[in-house]
Amino acid sequence: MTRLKTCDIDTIAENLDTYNVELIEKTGQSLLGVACHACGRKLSEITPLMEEFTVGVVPVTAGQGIITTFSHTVASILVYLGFPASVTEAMDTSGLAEAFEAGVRGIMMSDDNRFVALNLNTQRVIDNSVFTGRGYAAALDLMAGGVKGKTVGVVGCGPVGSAAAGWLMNAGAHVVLYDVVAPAARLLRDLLSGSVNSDSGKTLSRVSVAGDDKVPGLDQVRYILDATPVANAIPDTVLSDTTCVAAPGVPLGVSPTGYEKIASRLVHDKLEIGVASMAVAML
Ligand code: 2YC
Repeated sequence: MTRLKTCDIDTIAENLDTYNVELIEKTGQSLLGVACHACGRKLSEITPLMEEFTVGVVPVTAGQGIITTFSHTVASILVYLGFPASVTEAMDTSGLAEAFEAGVRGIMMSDDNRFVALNLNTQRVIDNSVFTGRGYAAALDLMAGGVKGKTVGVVGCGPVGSAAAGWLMNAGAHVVLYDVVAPAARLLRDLLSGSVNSDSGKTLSRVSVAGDDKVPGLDQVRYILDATPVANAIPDTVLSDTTCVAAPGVPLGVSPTGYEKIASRLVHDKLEIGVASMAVAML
């Protein structure tokens, strides 16, 4: 999991409107709309729920410690979406206690290993990796005008890529898994294939692994989700003038020249879609 740096996130809060417009242009949906799509919720249904759902964002000093602007940025995204959210005055245990005493409905906090949202009523733990993967899968689905029946490449079979692949498979896509560690892709394929409803006793597997026979190379795939922490994971050579890329991976897996080529069909951010998807998932 890539640890964010302050310089990655310290302009997010002031640019949320601009980013929202960019998402509408690319996906047809706002940041909240993408998050609802990721969670299978309707905007009209969640809007009244959001207004009542107070969230405490608790800074955590564990491990490598505070990332300056992290908690403020998370709270800003939540407020932008319509949640009553704020950062606790205190940190760690004291911050958690402060949030409980303030009667919040949800808490968001992160150490170096997990960034989670906690619904205090349902006791659900909502993981950033899972909901970032689903949020970007939803964004790709929207950019593609629906992935059902289409081939989608998922590069990187870690927690984010796995969640994205699961969402895309459930949306009816033919998912091709790519990972530098081939067994990781095979393991995920087996996990996902097992979950497809079997038909006449034979598992319908719409998930395949790059390199297996009759599986297209990435240059043959029009819709790509990059869930790797690698700067050049998506080489320029695979980008055509119709390629769409959803890239939760940090750093961005598309090069500056590649970015030039597909800018209007590339969705990438450092926190927004993940936080928005987590927030809707709390409701
Ligand atoms: O400021 C704080 O409360 C810090 N404890 C926050 C640490 C976040 C560490 N995680 C990351 O940088 C990111 C997550 C946002 C998702 C993956 N890595």
